[in-house]
Amino acid sequence: MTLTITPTDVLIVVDVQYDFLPGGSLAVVDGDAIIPLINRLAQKFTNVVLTQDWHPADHISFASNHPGRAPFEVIDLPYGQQVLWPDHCVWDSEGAELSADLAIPHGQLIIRKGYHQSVDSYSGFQEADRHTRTGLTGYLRERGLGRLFVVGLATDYCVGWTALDGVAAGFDVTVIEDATGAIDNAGSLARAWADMAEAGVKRVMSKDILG
Ligand code: VGL
Ligand code: ZN
Repeated sequence: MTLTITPTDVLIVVDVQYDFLPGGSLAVVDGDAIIPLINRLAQKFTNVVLTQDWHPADHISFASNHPGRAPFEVIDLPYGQQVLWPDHCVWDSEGAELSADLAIPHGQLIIRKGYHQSVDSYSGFQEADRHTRTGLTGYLRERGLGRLFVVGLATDYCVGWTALDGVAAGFDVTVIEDATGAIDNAGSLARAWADMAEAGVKRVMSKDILG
């Protein structure tokens, strides 16, 4: 059964940036393998929105900014638990650039996120304080856009949180599983799929759309 994509559906392409691709500082294994698939999927959509992880060098999510801490340790911050990451997607660095292999000239909006020094932002909708909005809900609503299809990196962080917040904002949300790639530290991938299933995020494969 092939899903029919309509003119109000939106493809959200999450964080396909060099630091999350092989050779990058927070690389997803085989992360580049999903790019041709994302390009093919994008051809089916009138509306494509991209997100871009975009941190200042002194960002609170970087282990390097917490003396004595190492990447992948978890610390408590005022807004909750925070995984500490290797430095990544520092604004204006090469690692922060969207992959030049993306072929989505019709992409309509790039949402940058994580640019406040003291708050991380996995989700394209709101920051990790669960309060500060990016504006994406307003953009989609104002344009009358509807079902959301989410692809990109990483399944267990920015894809998952974007999908969950999309549902929380009242949208019908589907993750296209084989067009995502995971970091998968400490069981994060299984947890993300469980959270998404519980929230009502749908899960399909690209063949369900491409035929
Ligand atoms: C991401 C960890 C830190 C992601 C971003 O794009 O999934 N993960 N920053
Ligand atoms: Zn980040």
